[in-house]
Amino acid sequence: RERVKNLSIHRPIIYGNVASVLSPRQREQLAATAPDHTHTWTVAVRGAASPDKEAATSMVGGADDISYFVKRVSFKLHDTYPNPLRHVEKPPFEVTETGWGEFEIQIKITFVSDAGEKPVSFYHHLKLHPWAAAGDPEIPPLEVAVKLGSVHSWQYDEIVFTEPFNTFLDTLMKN
Ligand code: SLL
Repeated sequence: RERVKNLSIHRPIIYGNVASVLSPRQREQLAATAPDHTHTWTVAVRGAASPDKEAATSMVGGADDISYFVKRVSFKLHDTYPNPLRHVEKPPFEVTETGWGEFEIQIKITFVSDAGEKPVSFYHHLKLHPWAAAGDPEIPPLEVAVKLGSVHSWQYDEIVFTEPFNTFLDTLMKN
């Protein structure tokens, strides 16, 4: 195999998290094991390509499916979590947990072996608390946060394959 010169291929992704305050029922279920947990959250990496009209909207095989070039996404959680390094080998590439605090999550994307590329790593700041307006407290009381609904924090990015191998280029172009 050889690299295709003077060519780079871009694949759009989004990464980030959604979080919400635990319901009274959820808090009750966690009372014995994690009484201090206040939030549930999901951190994820997803494809950001817009499906065309005819394409299926499903996570697998749709335009937003990234599993044809992503072998694994690893999420490194805060050390307060059991087994903080979480490997996800198939879509949806996400981890759902409960907790009480914000922290930096290290995200590592490992590409399919065909790609012949090193993994890429980056950080996402897990966001639990609502985006505060000027004058608002940085962390509102839970009763206030509940009313504000889910908190989202997402970044758009692109994976760039510079001079990809010819065999891998076929894979990229078929998807
Ligand atoms: C802080 N630097 O002090 C951060 C640390 C840690 C968050 C936040 C639960 C862990 C568990 C959890 O939310 N850890 O009980 O499994 O704000």
